Amino acid sequence: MNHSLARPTRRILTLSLLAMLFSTAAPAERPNILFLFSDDHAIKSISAYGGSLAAVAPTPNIDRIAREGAIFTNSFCANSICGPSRATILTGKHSHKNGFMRNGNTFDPNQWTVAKSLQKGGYNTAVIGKWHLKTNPVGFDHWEVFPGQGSYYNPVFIQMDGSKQRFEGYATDLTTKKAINWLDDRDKSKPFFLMCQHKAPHRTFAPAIRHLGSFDEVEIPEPETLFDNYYNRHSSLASNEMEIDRHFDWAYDAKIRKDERGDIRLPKPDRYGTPEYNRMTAAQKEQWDNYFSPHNQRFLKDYASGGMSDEDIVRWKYRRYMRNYLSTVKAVDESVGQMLDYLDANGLTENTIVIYSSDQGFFLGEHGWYDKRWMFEESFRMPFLIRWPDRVQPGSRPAQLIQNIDYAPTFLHAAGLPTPEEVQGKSLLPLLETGPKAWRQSLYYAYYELGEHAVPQHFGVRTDTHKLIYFPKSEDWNLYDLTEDPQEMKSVHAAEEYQVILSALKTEFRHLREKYEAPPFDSSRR
Ligand code: SGN
Ligand code: CA
Repeated sequence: MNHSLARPTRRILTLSLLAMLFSTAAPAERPNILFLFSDDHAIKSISAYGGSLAAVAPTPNIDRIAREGAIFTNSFCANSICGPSRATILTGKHSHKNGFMRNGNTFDPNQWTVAKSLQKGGYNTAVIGKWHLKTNPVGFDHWEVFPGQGSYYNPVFIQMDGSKQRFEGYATDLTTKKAINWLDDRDKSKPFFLMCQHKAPHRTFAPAIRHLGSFDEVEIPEPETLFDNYYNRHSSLASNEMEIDRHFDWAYDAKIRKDERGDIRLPKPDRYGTPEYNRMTAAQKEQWDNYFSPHNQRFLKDYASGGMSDEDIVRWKYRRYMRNYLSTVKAVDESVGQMLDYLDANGLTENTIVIYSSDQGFFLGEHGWYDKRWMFEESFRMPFLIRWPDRVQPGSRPAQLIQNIDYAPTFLHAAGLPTPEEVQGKSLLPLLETGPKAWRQSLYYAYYELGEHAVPQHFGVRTDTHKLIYFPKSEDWNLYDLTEDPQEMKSVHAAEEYQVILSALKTEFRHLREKYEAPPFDSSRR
């Protein structure tokens, strides 16, 4: 959208552009769009992004997209939680505009979505895998999605007739297979838009059986902030319920079942059972136990001997967490490889836009945490890689501040379809062309969820160099200098030398809230 043009002029331009497109471009010439998406995939565990895990846990297939296309190095979400991120992607709007502000809301299927526009505009559309928006998908010629969060082992998929069918196998593999089957069977007279959306690497970080033990031989580096004391920042950091130390569940997350422990009693937390294990077939359970049992017995023995310090226990849990998380990523990376191979084998590579992204980031032990929700870098960042052989210079690394509100307008722009006025994001395609371009200098963030993991509502603005966070309940501000303090260990909101920037960012925050028409804060909520 060109904001310097007056509305009527814009409308005339859009209409004439549309007329040109429909008179000249045959639908088949428009690019296919393959949207490969995962759940909770932190950029640190994608080797193309570099970082401390790149050497120990490479993702060669996701990296191929970066090598043959572009990797956005400053890509962020609007609200770091699952359903809201997905709703934002479909609508190109911040959560307060699409109505899906927290998990547990119900997506209004009557509103405009990019899938509806693509379908109406001549695309064959499908979504397979995780959906998590409560109402059934609309705007898709074909869909087959998990109920709610979905399961890793032998998962259920909701069918288009509303029935639920359970399939034997691993969720990531089944999602891939179903996506490939749909590509085989699709209406080949039309371009396609396929959203292939994995459950992995979401909690409970359950790997494919073939990947158990994949990272046992490597030394997984620990984040410098694993033992964060939460000083010098908002008091709510210390009351989060997402610490590896105090909240990572022994059976559910660390995978030491109660029936494996004999007389040994583990400290809290030990609230949940092992629902994923319970879903397995006897043969799958046997392979699982063959792998985990000896490791678990060794740990239990060390623990019972009294020789492990509190820090040793956190370190053990961190390694257990990372080995499983990275193993689930391994299957996602294999899936990406299979999808890219499919395009190659079917002559589709040249005319297909491939995107890899994930609904938000995740803490991989930074600040001692797992989970997401925060506007801090690890969970705020989303991976965004895009390949379009015709249009994207291989190996590009755009550094502009992009957000998931931008995906819908990007798809529409690529498809030659108009973007409705109400969409808040902007097409990313100009960023993939050479030469100077005007782009936003700041991002707006809003987190509304209450309850699980005890992260308070917070809102903020991020520029290239600073981040301002507002906590409406306590009316507190935090300010982070991202150049001086990239790990966000100290809020400088009270420091004298930061008062000028603090006030400039408060103005920018107000400006963004006006621009995006954000509702007033509800400070009665946590
Ligand atoms: C589940 C998880 C949480 C996670 C939320 C949100 N608990 O509720 O740990 O934060 O999902 O994740 S679990 O017991 O079900 O694993 S999201 O990706 O769907 O937003
Ligand atoms: Ca998620």
